[in-house]
Amino acid sequence: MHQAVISGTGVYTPEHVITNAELVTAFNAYVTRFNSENAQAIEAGTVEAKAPSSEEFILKASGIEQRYVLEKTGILDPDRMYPHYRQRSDDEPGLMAEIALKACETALAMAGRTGAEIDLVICAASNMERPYPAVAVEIQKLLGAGGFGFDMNVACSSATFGIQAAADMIRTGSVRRALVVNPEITSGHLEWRDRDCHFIFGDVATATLIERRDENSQGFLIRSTRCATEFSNNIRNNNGFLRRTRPDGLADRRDMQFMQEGRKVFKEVMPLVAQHVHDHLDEAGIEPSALRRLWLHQANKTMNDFLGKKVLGRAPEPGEQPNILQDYANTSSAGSIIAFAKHSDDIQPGELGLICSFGAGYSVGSVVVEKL
Ligand code: CO8
Repeated sequence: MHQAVISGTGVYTPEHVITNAELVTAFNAYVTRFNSENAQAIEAGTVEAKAPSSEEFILKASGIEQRYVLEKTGILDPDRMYPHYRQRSDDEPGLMAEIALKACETALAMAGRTGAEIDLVICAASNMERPYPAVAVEIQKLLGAGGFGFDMNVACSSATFGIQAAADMIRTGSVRRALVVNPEITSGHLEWRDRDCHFIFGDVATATLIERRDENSQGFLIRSTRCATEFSNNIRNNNGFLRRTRPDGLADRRDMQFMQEGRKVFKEVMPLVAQHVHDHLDEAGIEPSALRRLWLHQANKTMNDFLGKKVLGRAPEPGEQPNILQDYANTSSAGSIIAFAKHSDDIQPGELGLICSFGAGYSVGSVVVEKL
């Protein structure tokens, strides 16, 4: 059996920022127009009036201050409320492959590797730009990589599940070097017209390069991984390839975008994750006190404060559990990887840390790493 190491990480951050103030201004303009255009129906009780959003609520409920997006004019246009992307020809790279490539290039440079040395690409994300050919195979071609690639979707846990899949293949010898890449274009499937969730997500791409330890001993050893799923409808999106076959399938339906019961998710996922991490650490023979840092899924600050306390048995010290959600918002599977990529330089050889994701499915993934 080989050992697997994370020898490089990459984060591609889009150039456009939407602050909470900008977001709320656009949303409230949409609400004012909607309520005025539907005044009679609202008066008659057949349409529900929409309530405005507020910056104070967003910051207090989530800890999010801004988000990066690939395109902002469409999102902030009260007549549209979703991004504009140009139509690409089949001979051009797709948008997911394009941003994935940028994150992969950073991860490769960090490890001193080239794309040609990669023999597995896993594109692990919450949504795929098309069903086939796999986005991962397109990224493999753009990288000039060999071997094979495939797409996987475990929503917010896609990155950690991808890391486990790649690490297992490296351990058993079926691949030598893998890129697990998470291009998350959440702006495409967020319902920007719903005040309960319009502030939650942002766009980004992250990449994690995993190699055999005997070929590259820099970075972090993957000590152990653990993945779990448990079915829930509390985070759901009903869009899919059977859409046009359904009676009102092509209508502008709310359930064709991201939907969640945020409170239920909060209550149900927290104990699930806390138990999962404790079981993982027990199984790996690691005391929580041995963890130097937690790189958690970035959905909500209160959730992370709660989890940090549950895992460590005390409130985390500053820097023990870094958040990036204030800048990036929830970037689905990429969140814990951004935190890891941006806050791991100071970890000393022999020190341990935990990457942990959780979200739709429900799904929970955890990766214990040791600095080499
Ligand atoms: N402005 C002002 N008031 C608001 C707003 C707003 N924008 N939104 C809601 N309110 C009001 C509500 O109407 C409610 O009013 P009332 O008390 O009168 O009914 C009040 O504020 C409180 O609302 P909530 O109970 O909903 O507020 P919470 O404190 O629960 O906060 C959160 C809402 C932030 C959504 C919180 O519940 C949360 O973070 N939950 C966990 C969510 C989570 O982690 N989900 C994981 C999703 S990510 C994932 O799995 C990936 C999916 C795939 C990616 C999809 C990409 C698009």
